[in-house]
Amino acid sequence: MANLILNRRRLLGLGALGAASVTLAGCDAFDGMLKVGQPLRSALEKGNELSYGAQRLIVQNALAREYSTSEIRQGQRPNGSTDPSTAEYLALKANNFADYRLKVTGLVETEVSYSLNELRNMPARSQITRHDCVEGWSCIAKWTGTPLSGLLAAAVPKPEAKFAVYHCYDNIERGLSGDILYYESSDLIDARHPQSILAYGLNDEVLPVANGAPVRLRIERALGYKQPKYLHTVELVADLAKFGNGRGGYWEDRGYDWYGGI
Ligand SMILES: Nc1nc2c(c(=O)[nH]1)N[C@H]1C(S)=C(S)[C@@H](COP(=O)(O)O)O[C@H]1N2
Ligand SMILES: [Mo]
Repeated sequence: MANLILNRRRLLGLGALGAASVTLAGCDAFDGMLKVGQPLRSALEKGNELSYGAQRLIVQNALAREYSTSEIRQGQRPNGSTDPSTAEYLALKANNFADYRLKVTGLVETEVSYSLNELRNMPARSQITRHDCVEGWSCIAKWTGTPLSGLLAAAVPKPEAKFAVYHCYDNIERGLSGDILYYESSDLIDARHPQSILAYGLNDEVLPVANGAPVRLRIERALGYKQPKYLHTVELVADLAKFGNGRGGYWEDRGYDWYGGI
C-alpha cells in the first residue's frame, strides 16, 4: 500500500513537471525529458530501484491479501486489449484454443511447453484478490490456475537467469514497422511466488477472451499492467535490454515503474 501511494505520488510529480514544461515548450519537452538516459528519467529510475530494493528486503514472499466470495461485487472489468486481432491469436481462438501451448524458453536447462489441458491437469490454485489499475479502478475477482513455479521447476532455470519475460499475443498498438506486441517481465522471486498463477479461470468460469484467454498470469503484489493477458511464452533472461525499448514491459517502455508493487 505504501508503495502504491509512492507510485501515485511519483506519477503526480511527473504530472506537475509535465504541466510546467507544457506551458514553456509544449508536450514534446515533457516527452523528451523522460527519454531513456535523460537526467530526469535517470533520477526517477534511481528512486524506483531504491523502492524495489527496499521492498525486496521487507516483503520477500509475503502474500497479497485474499478476499472472500461475498466481496466479489462485479465482473472483472476488461481493460487494455480485449479482443486481439493478430493472425496467430485468431487462428487459435477459431479452434477454441485446442492448439494453444504455453512455452518456457530462454536460460533454462530444458525448454518445456504445455497444452491448455495439460495446464488444467496440473496442481490448481484459486485466489480471490484485488486488481488495481493505475487508471484508478479496482476489481475483486477469483482467479484459478496453476502456479508458474511448477513450470519453472520443470524447465530448471540456469544460474544466469534473473528475469522472466512474458510474451503476449495481442498487438496493443500498430506502429509504422508493424504490430507492437504486449509484453511484461518480473524477477524470479515474483515468478516463483505462490500466488503467481497461470490463470485459465475467472470467477468460476473459463477465462473470457476480454480478460486474457486462454491464459493470463497473475502477479498479485503488482499493479494491473503487470498482469499479462494472452500469454504464450515465458522467457528466462539475464537482462531486459533487448525487449521493446529495454524497460521490461509495454507500459514501462512508456514511463511506468518496472516493479509496479502494491
Ligand atoms: N496482453 C495484455 N495484457 C495486459 C493488458 C493488455 O493490454 N494486453 N493490459 C494491462 C492492464 S493496464 C490492466 S489494468 C489489466 C486488465 O486486465 P483485465 O482486462 O482482466 O481487467 O491487464 C493488463 N495486462
Ligand atoms: Mo491497468
